[in-house]
Amino acid sequence: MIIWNCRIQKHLFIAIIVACCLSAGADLAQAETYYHNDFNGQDAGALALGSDVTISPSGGRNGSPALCMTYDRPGVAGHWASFDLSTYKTQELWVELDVRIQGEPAGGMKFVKFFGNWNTHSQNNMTLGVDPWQQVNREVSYYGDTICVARWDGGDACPDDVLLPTHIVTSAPIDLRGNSWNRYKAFVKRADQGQKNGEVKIWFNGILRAHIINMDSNPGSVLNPTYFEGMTFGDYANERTFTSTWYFWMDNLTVSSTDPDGGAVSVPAVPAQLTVE
Ligand SMILES: [Ca+2]
Repeated sequence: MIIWNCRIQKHLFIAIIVACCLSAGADLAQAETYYHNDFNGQDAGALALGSDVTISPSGGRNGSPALCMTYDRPGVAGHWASFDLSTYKTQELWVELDVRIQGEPAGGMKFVKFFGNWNTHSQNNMTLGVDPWQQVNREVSYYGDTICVARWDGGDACPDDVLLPTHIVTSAPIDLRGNSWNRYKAFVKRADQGQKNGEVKIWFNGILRAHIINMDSNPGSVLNPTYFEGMTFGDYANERTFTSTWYFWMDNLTVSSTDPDGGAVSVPAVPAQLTVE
């Protein structure tokens, strides 16, 4: 018969503490920040910059230094920043950044794009683009390169033989225009090969605007990478809809294996244009 006493309580307490520490240690070991930069040191670090990208000494959040891309011509041109992900061997990422669009955007852009392979455009990329016709951020394109799209408003466009995803949270398109700073956060999990378990979550200024699950985003029929080799920001603007010069600003960029806010971002009261199923 066990006599419950202070000694047992003490041992139990120690055991719980040890278990908690081990658990926390495991979480810490798994959490990794791949890139973090406020650009205030005017150094892009591991981010490679195209010829149309500068680190401006002002113009960022609170007047601080920030990254500025000049869109004075369509195509890939030099308005891109790229980050090599190949060493991390992952296809599940968080990205968070401040964004500002100065001027009237034309031609759209790829905004945040994850590449299955640096050298081709067909190996199950995931793109959170700004639409070249409507100039708003409204969808994730996936399956090969952009064969399928899943929109924040719940709409889908996919070939008939591709299972459509499930939309948990839907909302209106996200409008980055207006020359004001906004906070954009995304969680992208490409599906395991041949599975339909991909997931995307998008927050805009702290509000969860889209949550999509059951995505067929890594079809086995496509020559298949097991991880994203890299990601780009900005990048391609459509030649048919480009008209005049505009600027894409980025500040306080984080790319990580876990939520950079530590899961602290709450979901405020549901706005009128947003529905939760
Ligand atoms: Ca800054």
